Amino acid sequence: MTRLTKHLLTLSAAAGFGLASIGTAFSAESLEDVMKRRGLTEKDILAAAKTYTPTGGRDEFVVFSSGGQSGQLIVYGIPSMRILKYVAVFTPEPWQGYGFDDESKAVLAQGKINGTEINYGDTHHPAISETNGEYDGEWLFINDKANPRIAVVDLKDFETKQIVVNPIMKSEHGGAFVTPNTEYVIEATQYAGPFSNDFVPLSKFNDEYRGAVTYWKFDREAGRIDPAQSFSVELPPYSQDLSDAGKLVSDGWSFTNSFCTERYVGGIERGRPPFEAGCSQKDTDFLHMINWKKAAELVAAGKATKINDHDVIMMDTAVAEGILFLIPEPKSPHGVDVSPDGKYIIVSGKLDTHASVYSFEKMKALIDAKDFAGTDPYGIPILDLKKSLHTQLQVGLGPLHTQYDSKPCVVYTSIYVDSQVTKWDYCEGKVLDKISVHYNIGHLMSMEGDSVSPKGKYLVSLNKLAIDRFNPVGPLHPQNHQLIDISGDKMELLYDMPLPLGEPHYAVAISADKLKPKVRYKSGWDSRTDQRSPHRTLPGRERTEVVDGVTHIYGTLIRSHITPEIIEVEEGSTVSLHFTNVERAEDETHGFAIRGFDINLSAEPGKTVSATFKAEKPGVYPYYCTEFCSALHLEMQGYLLVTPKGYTAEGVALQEGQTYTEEDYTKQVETVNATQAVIDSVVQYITARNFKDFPPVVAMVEDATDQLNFAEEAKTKTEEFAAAKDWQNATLWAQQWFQYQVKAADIGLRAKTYLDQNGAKVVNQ
Ligand code: RUQ
Ligand code: CUA
Repeated sequence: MTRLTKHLLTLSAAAGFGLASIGTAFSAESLEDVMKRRGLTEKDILAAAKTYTPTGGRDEFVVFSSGGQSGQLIVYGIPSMRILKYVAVFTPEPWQGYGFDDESKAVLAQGKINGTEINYGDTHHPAISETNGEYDGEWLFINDKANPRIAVVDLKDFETKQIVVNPIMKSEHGGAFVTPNTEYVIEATQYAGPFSNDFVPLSKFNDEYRGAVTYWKFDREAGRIDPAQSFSVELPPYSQDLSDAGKLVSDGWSFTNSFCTERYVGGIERGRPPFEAGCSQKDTDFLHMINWKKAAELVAAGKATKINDHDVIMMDTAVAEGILFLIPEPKSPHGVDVSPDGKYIIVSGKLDTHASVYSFEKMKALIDAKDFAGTDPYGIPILDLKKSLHTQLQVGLGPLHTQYDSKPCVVYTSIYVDSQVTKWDYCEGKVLDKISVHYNIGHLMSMEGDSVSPKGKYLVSLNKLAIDRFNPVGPLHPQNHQLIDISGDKMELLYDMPLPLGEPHYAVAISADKLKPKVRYKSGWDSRTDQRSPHRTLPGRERTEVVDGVTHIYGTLIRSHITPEIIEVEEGSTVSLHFTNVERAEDETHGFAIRGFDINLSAEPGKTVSATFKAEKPGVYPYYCTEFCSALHLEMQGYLLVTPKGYTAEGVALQEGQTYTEEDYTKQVETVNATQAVIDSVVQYITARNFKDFPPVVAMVEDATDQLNFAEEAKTKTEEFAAAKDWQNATLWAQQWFQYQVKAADIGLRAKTYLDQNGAKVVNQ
């Protein structure tokens, strides 16, 4: 018996066939013993019970957190806080093949700045697409603060599909925020700069440096941002900061705050007081209020100016047309958050202890009555602070961001300096509760908190420092996301999650049932363009074609072989590999790694991936599948042979390591027959049950049937060679036949386990 057959028989025994399984020795410790041994309180146990998710369990919410400078997106579940995925966005990530296959390289290349490849991004604020102000779970947008860019991630496969570079900004921060029907994705400047790409001296700061808000048009049909339909509104060189879109009553407007409206330019090395000092002299900065619906009409009416081939509504037009206003806001504000009903806008100043609640109704009335307190140096009308306010409340030292609860009037504000979250009532203007967090909270996030109907329940505190919370891992600490239960009157801290990717700023959480990601791609799919790949290959159609001097290898990947297994090219050839994963099974991803070419591919079921490179140096380059996909995964291998110029093969026949006899052949056939018996019993078990009621099992049965069909083909070849008494090839093909059986049996046993665990019923015996 081969090791594999033994393993298979053990598996079938464990699954309930043949041998009875041996009972597990349970630990004798009681809950009390464990609590004592680990020093846990009853409160700890309650927190554990609220977050612990048993095997196979699902989370109620899925979080998309910015991965900060890692340029990635972090996906985790609530309440378990288990990390589910890192999505590569602005940064190459080899496991996903991102930045290593031709298809994703093309996405990253969209993000070049002045022709320079940018291989990181400072991601800050993710936003989920909305329909009528509700998260719809279809798309996600995230910004790169450092190289003003926005990326589009498809939540059908959690892949980055597009990167757009802001045509006029030199820095940004206030993105990505979406309008209530995802008409636009908002991006606002941070540090002012000239719109042109030319050098402009700082002495011209007031006149030629500018801020802006860009409204990127999202084309839902295409699933892409349409730069040609996007536009910007020119703003003064104030450091614009975060933004938010109005909703319901305030739909059509967007709000962007700012700091350093002093327009101070530092230069310590030139003997000037630093930015820090000059940017915090005034008591107030400005909240910008822009009517984006009207702005879009102005662009359509041809009132925009083309700058770098992009439509910009200049400030004088914006003022003349009444789409741009300023409202003072307390010193160096940071967060601006519109209430679910769109009636209020809460702003907090980093250097002020107050949160300010603005009334949209009051602001709108002032605008309609043309009741302005004055204009700024650029002629933009300013609304009176007092007349615009609903209320102001002392919430703590260094308030930053505010999130809304499902309970009316209840909000949570992050208090950076105090390391606290303050729960307060913004209608009545009173503090309800405070909780300490660890440490120095930046953003905070409630479930679906940016939508028109927040779900409450949980709050996550995204802390800037972790300090002493975890086992030390060197001077660079992990990030600390803390889960807080907000369902009761008092906030309860439930969980500390160390995040080893930094530095996350904002995160968004969506009800898990709104996400409908696919299990596999349509066969031969280019996941980055969302079209069938021109390089897709069907099994049996693998081939080599030389077009315009490029050697194209059209190959396939399936358990457990890469076709072709031997590629031979002459030194200096340009090679373009195209691999299609022809699996239909769930979670049967194959990878492709090869020595020396910086190529590492990931092909999920159905996907076609390509890699183009120059085979410069003659030599032997082994390649293999990097995903442990099957028992003979290590055998999923091949050789790229780069022959020296003018090389001609001599002694063409391969040397076989082993010679097989009729006896070997008979033994192999016996193994095959024993395996078939296991398969038959599993098939009988499954078909006796209502397996068709379980879609994952139906998919597994489909896959197992595929494998058995391949087994049938191998069987035919085996018998042909046996009839010709070619025991060498007959034995090898019988071995291949067995390999397909193993795969089918493996899937069958998985299907059986699934049926057992999900209460399948016997329907026919
Ligand atoms: S920002 S906290 Cu983009 Cu608040 Cu970082
Ligand atoms: Cu495919 Cu390992």
